[in-house]
Amino acid sequence: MIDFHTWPGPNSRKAQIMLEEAGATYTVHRVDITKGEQFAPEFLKISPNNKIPAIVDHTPDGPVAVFETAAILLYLAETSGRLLPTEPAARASTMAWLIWGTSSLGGALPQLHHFVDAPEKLPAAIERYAADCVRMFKVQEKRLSEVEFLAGDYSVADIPAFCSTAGWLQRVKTLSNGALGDTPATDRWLKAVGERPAVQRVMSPGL
Ligand SMILES: N[C@@H](CCC(=O)N[C@@H](CS)C(=O)NCC(=O)O)C(=O)O
Repeated sequence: MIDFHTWPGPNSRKAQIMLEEAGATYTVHRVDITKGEQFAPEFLKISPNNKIPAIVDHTPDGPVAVFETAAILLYLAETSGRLLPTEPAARASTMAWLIWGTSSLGGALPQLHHFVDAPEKLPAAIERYAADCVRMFKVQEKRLSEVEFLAGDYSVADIPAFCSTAGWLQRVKTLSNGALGDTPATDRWLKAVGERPAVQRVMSPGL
């Protein structure tokens, strides 16, 4: 049994998709980050960086607490034996695209979101993050025009980038004033990942 500490948002969706893909039995615990519950001492024992998502896996050897989306995804992939190849080259590629999705793409998009929606507009910040996000969506488009999924076969690496792309691609296209044009390979991949039952269970409205 796994305790899943969450609040609605893209990072939680990434972790929950992997919980579903892993076939895990889990209980949802809402941490209301709008009320500061992420700073509660009990939650900080699980997630010392005061962020959701986090999980606690109650194993026969005792509880295992994991924070950071990338670490949660890798932990679930390893313990379930799903979506993480064991052959070194394929495993390295999977981890590289997983970390790219959580830290590079997944790090820049919230910054762009923050500066675009901030009451005080800072053009230099918006331009910097918009250019970086356009660049990364082009990197992703090129990769997906060469392979079916980010690491070849569908894997844990697709989950973070899928959540970020599903939420942000159209907005970045609009912000880019044409610099990010059509993305047929990305659109094909979004459809393929989005049709997976585990993904649909998490992405359906109301969750
Ligand atoms: N690097 C973290 C980022 C997680 C994150 O930004 N979580 C946000 C919600 S999407 C949060 O908990 N914010 C609360 C806060 O910053 O106090 C990860 O990948 O898990």
